[in-house]
Amino acid sequence: MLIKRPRSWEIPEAEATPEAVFLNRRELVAGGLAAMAATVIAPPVTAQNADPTLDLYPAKRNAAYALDRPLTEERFAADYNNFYEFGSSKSVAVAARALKTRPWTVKIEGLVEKPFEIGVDDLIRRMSLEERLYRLRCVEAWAMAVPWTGFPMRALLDLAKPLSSARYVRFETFLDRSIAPGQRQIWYPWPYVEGLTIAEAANELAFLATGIYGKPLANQFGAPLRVVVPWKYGFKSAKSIVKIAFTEQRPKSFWEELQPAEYGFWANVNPAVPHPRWSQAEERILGTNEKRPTVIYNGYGDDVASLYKGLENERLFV
Ligand SMILES: Nc1nc2c(c(=O)[nH]1)N[C@H]1C(S)=C(S)[C@@H](COP(=O)(O)O)O[C@H]1N2
Ligand SMILES: [Mo]
Repeated sequence: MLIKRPRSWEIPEAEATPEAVFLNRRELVAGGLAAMAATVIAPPVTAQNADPTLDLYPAKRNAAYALDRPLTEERFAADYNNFYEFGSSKSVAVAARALKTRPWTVKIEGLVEKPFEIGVDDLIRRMSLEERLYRLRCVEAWAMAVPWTGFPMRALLDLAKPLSSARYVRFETFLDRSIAPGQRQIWYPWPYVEGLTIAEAANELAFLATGIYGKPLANQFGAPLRVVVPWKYGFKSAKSIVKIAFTEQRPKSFWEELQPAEYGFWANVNPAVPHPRWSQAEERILGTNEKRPTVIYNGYGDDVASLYKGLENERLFV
């Protein structure tokens, strides 16, 4: 059970988009604007409506996670994505429909009491889904604020039962060159891999998302299961996970493998540490294009700064 306590980034609920407005939009869409919306954002409406976990949505919002800014409108978040498996442009929503998200199996392996596989619907139904409003800051300096649905990563750790020798958790995305054109580009180190320390994964902010905007994830968001770690640059939040492995060795992530001078393991948000090719001081908000100052740990420092005590000599912000 989460205990509500004030955080430095919390603001009056009034500043976030009121739930009534959010619900109204969804009712409007359900009420007949769906066809119009489809032409604008091309959502895989049929796939989402056929989702075997549809009855779990919308999940109850956890009020402990408030925003300091309005929510990004769904049409903007759903049409500006990074999902290199489906191309290096931001317009990957249509191409990502080729991903078949059922049946979908997640393997839990490595340093655990007993490795196992679990069907994603079985996994989702074992968890208690909740909605959290989180900011997301891409290393490219765009940002958004979205309502994720999912469960705390802590609950996955409880299910997986890592051994005390496990120091890291490694997330791996699907690999299927027949449906993902980006994976035919052999200069990339597929499959997409990301990792966290066990302490990071156990932090209460670390989340596994199964939905967004009160519905199951549309494919471009990383259906049916994706990582969400809001204090880190967006690339740490791996999409469409098929394997979760517990390791003693620090995993080498996709971008680190490709470009180690520019992307490291920790990748915590920090306005004072520029990317080698651009400043991180400001961020551009999707949809409005408003500029806002970037905040250390993306505003979540109260919850996560303590994770990095004693690690000051590491490249914590790259
Ligand atoms: N498998 C996979 N996961 C990924 C990526 C990717 O290309 N492939 N891009 C990352 C990057 S750079 C960002 S910013 C976020 C974007 O998430 P969104 O498209 O849902 O906004 O996904 C991350 N997860
Ligand atoms: Mo990103």
